[in-house]
Parts: sequence; structure tokens; C-alpha cells
Amino acid sequence: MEPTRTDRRTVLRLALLAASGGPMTLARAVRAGQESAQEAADAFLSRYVAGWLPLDTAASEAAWAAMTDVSEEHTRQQVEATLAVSRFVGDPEVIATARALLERADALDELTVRQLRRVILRAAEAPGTIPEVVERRAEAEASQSALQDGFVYPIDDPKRPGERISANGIDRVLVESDDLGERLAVWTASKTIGAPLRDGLLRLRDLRNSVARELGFDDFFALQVADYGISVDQMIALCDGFVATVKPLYEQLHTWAKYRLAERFGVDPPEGKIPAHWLPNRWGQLWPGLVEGIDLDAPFRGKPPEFITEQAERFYVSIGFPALPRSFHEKSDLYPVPPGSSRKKNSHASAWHINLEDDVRSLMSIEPDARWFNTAHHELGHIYYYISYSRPEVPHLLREGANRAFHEGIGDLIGLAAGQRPYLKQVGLLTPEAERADPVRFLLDSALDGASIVFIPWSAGVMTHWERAFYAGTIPDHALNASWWEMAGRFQGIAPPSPRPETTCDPATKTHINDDPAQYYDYAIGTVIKFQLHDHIARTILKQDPRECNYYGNTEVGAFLRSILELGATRDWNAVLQEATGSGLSADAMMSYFAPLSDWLQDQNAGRPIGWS
Ligand code: X8Z
Ligand code: ZN
Repeated sequence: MEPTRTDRRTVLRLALLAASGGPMTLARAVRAGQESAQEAADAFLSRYVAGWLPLDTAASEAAWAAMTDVSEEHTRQQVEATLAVSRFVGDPEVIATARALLERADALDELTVRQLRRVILRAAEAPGTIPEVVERRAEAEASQSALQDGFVYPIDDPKRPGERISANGIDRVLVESDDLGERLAVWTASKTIGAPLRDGLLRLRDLRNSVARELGFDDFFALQVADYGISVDQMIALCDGFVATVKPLYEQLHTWAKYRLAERFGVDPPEGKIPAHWLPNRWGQLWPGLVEGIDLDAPFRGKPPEFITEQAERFYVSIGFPALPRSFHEKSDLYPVPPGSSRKKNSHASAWHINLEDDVRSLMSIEPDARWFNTAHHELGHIYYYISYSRPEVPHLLREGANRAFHEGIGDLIGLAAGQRPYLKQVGLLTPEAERADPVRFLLDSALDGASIVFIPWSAGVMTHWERAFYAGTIPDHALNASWWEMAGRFQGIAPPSPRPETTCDPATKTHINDDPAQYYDYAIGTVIKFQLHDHIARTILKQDPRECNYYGNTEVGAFLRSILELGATRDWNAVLQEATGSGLSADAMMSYFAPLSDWLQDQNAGRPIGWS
């Protein structure tokens, strides 16, 4: 339907009044049919963006300072900046206007409708109708982050009295040590962060839920899922489908890994579940370093950490992306805090789009090893996504991924490409032993590594189900650990080394539970999308085997990826995926990638009890 013609000056005046909460609101005018919906929406959105963008930029700057240099002052400034943007996006008049305009969606173009929906989702995070709750939430979020980011892990080991360990240090021991006593001490140290975060997490659950319910969402989990345009039940069904699809292969991997670890530690394999401190990751989300003859860390030993960033950037540039802006290097915080410095920073990797234009940054603690090599590609994926959609054709409100999973999947895709042997060999990052390794053993290593098969029961299973139940209120406060370990047992086949008391809070040891809540299914879906895109690129563009291919230097691959990234969130994500790969969301490509593993694992596991139930 064509919008009717109106006096543009009237529309602008009304939009101004709406933005300032004036007496004659745009909402009323639009409802009364006095204004063209399209012109009114255009005027409203341009006013909205002009007000919101500087406040949002200031809030991102303040959050960046709080995360890279934890201090009371930075926390206070973060709360103030967050509240300033919250007051704007959650203004009741903004909500009323966006809702009124959406009632006329049939008279609006698609871009406008998509932006108005974003306005509503932003408002739902901070509704101005309950300002005291929004305020308490901003304070609780900031102090939970400060507590988390400033934490130092104490080791309770008589052999190392008073010793503390960094997150990188914990990860290194869990990957490298064959000493079960040391592993247990370090794993236990990694869980000490949960207890101080427990009360804050419970408070945040209630505040996040109150905020989400104000605009009619069932709970905070439902608000986060709304970004995908599907219901919570549909999201859970999607994730359960992924878990069921990988289950037979996961059970084989689980059995193989249990026997392999028992052999390494010189003990008998336990019946059933794997003890959590046996696994090479604090949460069992990836299991690197288990395959003999494939030491992916070896080529990085002795290299400076800067090599990791530079090599990752070279990959993107080789396929046609621009060099990273100078400000990225100047403003990012990429390496661990030097020994002796008292500065505390968040230890988890992240990527930032500070002003939704050219100010892009990453926070990491890169050390020269294979895990950080992969993570650097992941973070640069976010950065190149930001750079690609920051163009005039994409409105600021739609400078996001096709969905959040796309944003996670792109860097993982380049990480997968940078883990292929032809590329590693070309750039001198493959040991002769790994080069000679049987392809199936190389495939086994990738099935156990990040964003792959063992990641699915964790991401689509434990994390998604636990947070869904936590926000729905079906987990009693006195059973946070009990429910967590029940799910780790059910989905991952992992058991704690000894019963975990409810005075600790193991879910809160995972960063995302505290500061990126109710969104972890993004990574599961991102993993599935990654394999779909990879399969398409390898077979259709490169015409190479997806398991032995090389994107490096291929600008056709870069052009294909840019055609997705440049869209931002201007199109429906289902359509973007369908048009790019020829199919809808499906785990088929992932399963076909790992197909040769099944027979091999069944041979290796012959005579062993499979699974853990
Ligand atoms: O959090 C991340 C990224 C930051 S966006 C490093 N990931 C998840 C995690 O570490 O738990 C990537 C894989 C899953
Ligand atoms: Zn990410």
C-alpha cells in the first residue's frame, strides 16, 4: 500500500514532540490516521537515531573502560552511561510511538518495520515505565561484571601455598598436565569464582525478568530469543534437534576420549561419565590436544603473541577484506596484562563496535597457541562484520548480524578455514608429524575442538536448557549446582570430581551466564551455519574437498562472504541463509563433514561400553 501524502513539516514537528514526550504525540497522530505512516516513521527513526547513537557510543566507551581496567570509578561511569542510554531507548513515548507505527506495518517498507522492531527490543531491555528496576539492573549488571573481571583464582593446593592462577594458566594446565592431583587443584580453583557471583546472579535473574515482562515477554530468555523471530519452544526444539543429531557421534567421541585420557593419566577408565577435571577445558566445551601426533600448539611455541593477530588479519586480507584500521591496533587490548601490573581486565575474548561506524576494537589475552589462533580468527570475524555493514545503505539500527548466530559463525568459519592442512602447510604452521597424520585423525581432532561436535551438547544442551529453566523460574535457588550437573551429566556425560555444594555456583563460572545472558544458543546455531557456509564455499566456489581445502588468497570466497556481511540485519536471516547456501538451517553439512569419523570410531571403540547412561 502506498502511504498518503502529508505535510512533511507537520510530520517532523510531531516526531520532535514525540521524541521529547510533547503533548500532541506522534503515536496519537498516527493512530488517528492524520499522518502518513511511512513519513512519520522516517521522521521518528531519524530523530531516534540522532538521540540514541551518541548515548550508545558513550555507553560502549564506558563499558570498554570498565572491562579493560576494572575500578570503582569505571564501574560508576558505566552505570551512569548505561542509564543515560536506557532513559532514551526506554522512554514510554518512544515505546508508544514505535508500537503505534508498527500497527500500521502494512503501510511501511520492510527496512522501516525491521528498525521499529529493533526500537522495541531495545526498549524492552530498559522500559521507562519501571525506572527504578532499570536502574537497579544497570547497577547489578555492572557490579557483577566488575566482580567477575577483577577476580583472581586462588589454588587450594598444599604444594603451592598462596599461589594464584590466571584463566590462561588454568586452561594451559587442563590441556597439558597428566597429573590428576594438579588437574583437580586447578579445576577446583577455576570454580572458586562461582560462589561470590551467586547472589548477584540470582538478583540479576529477577531484575532481568522484571524488565522483560514489562513489555509482555514471558521472561528474559524469551526476550533474547525474540531476536530470531521464533518462540522459546521453537528455539528449544531447534537446539534439541542439533543435540539428537550429533548424539551417536558424540557418544563415540565420549568413549574414545575417556579411554584415551585414562591411558594418558595411567588409570582405569571410569564407568559412565567422564570426571570434569579430566577434560582439557573448564566446562568440557572443547577437548583439544587429545589426538597423538597432532600437536597444533607446537608451531606457535616461541612466536610472539602479535604473530597470532597479524596472521589472522593476513587471512582476511588475502580473501579481499581491507586491512584493519589503524585505530583497531591503537585502541584494542589484545594481550595479557604484563606481569607486575595491577590492572585487572576481563579475561574472555570479545569484539566491540563502539560507535557503529569505524571505531572497532577487540579485547583478548592472546598467548601464542592454537586456541588463541582460533579465537583471534573468531574475533576478527566480528570486526570484519562490523566493518562490512557500516555503510550508508545499512541504517544504524540494523548494523547487526543477519542474526546473532551469523555474527558468531563468520569468524568461526574463518577459524575452520585457517585450521585446514593445505593452508597451515602453506604458511608454515603444520608440523611434519601433523602433515603425515592420517586424515581421519585430523578430523577427529577437529570434532573434539571448538565450535564442532563436542561443543553441541554443551551449547545447545547444557547452556541453553539451564538458562531457559533459570529464567523460567523452574530451578529453585537452592538447586543451582544440582540442576547444572544434572544437565552436564545428561547432555555431556560429564560428572563433577566430587559432589558440589550449593554454597558454590558452578553455572556462574561461565562468563556468558553473567554478562551475555540467555544467548548461548547463538554459538550452537553459529556452528551449524558455519558448516553450511563452509560446505558451500569448498564445493561450489573452491571445488575442493571441505576437509582439505584452502581459502587463502581466494577473493571469490571473500566476495561471497562480503555479500552476506554487508547486509547486516536488513534481510530476514532465513532468506539470507537460503540464498547463500541453497538450503535452510540444517546440521546436514556438519554431519557430512564428520561422516568418515563414525566407522573409524566404532572400530576403535569395539568392545567398549558406549555412552554413559
Ligand atoms: O565467547 C566466545 C567468543 C567471544 S564472542 C570467544 N565463544 C564462546 C565461549 O567461549 O564460550 C566462542 C565459542 C563459544
Ligand atoms: Zn563471538
